[in-house]
Amino acid sequence: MLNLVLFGPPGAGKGTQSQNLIEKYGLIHLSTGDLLRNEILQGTALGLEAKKLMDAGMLVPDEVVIGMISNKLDANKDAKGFIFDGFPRTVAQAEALDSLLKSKNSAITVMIALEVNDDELEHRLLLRGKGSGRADDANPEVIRKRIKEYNDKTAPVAGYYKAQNKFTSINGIGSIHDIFDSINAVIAVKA
Ligand code: B4P
Repeated sequence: MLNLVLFGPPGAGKGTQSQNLIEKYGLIHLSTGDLLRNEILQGTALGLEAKKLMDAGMLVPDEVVIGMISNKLDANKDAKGFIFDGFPRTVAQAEALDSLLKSKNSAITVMIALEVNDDELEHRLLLRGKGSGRADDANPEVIRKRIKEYNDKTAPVAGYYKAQNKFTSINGIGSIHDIFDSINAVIAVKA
């Protein structure tokens, strides 16, 4: 199986690049952000709870997202592989993902981190916020809170994969096409 973790701060382009990767490699896309937004749309209890945290730029609890990913892995037993987009976001989530995959005789192939500076992130997210209706993209203070959550809780996840020799980082600034080429070059070496 080809199991990719797309990593990077909010607005780094994880969701954007996932769309290209799904087509090229026929992988199942698992975005915890999309799964949570779907729960909000359906008006579930989980969605209502998650919305408060997401609108404030905070992470939702580990057990919530781990449970969602576990269900999706079970529902896609014959998949050629997965793109994990926006997950894992904490070391506890990374550990849980490793054991879920191990129980299915699988493992993460590689983590690919998109490097983008804070000014560019803020610019991209505010731009998306003008059209997306996403409350977490509309407010500069919330965007800065999301970047802080990333630096405090998510950045250490890179070390977790470095220790397994599975971490690669690429420049996430430039055209979407050129960044996609860089990702493909990593996959060609690691897969
Ligand atoms: P996510 O939905 O994961 O969203 P994201 O970090 O904002 O975005 P992404 O990096 O995918 O950006 P995109 O490609 O869209 O998370 C939202 C919230 O959900 C979190 O804050 C948290 O509350 C919660 N959550 C999700 N997963 C969780 C977890 N595992 N644990 C706990 N909580 C969790 O790109 C952004 C913009 O940039 C787009 O407008 C795009 O068009 C543009 N763009 C992309 N590439 C570009 C390029 N090369 N040049 C210029 N613009 C570009």
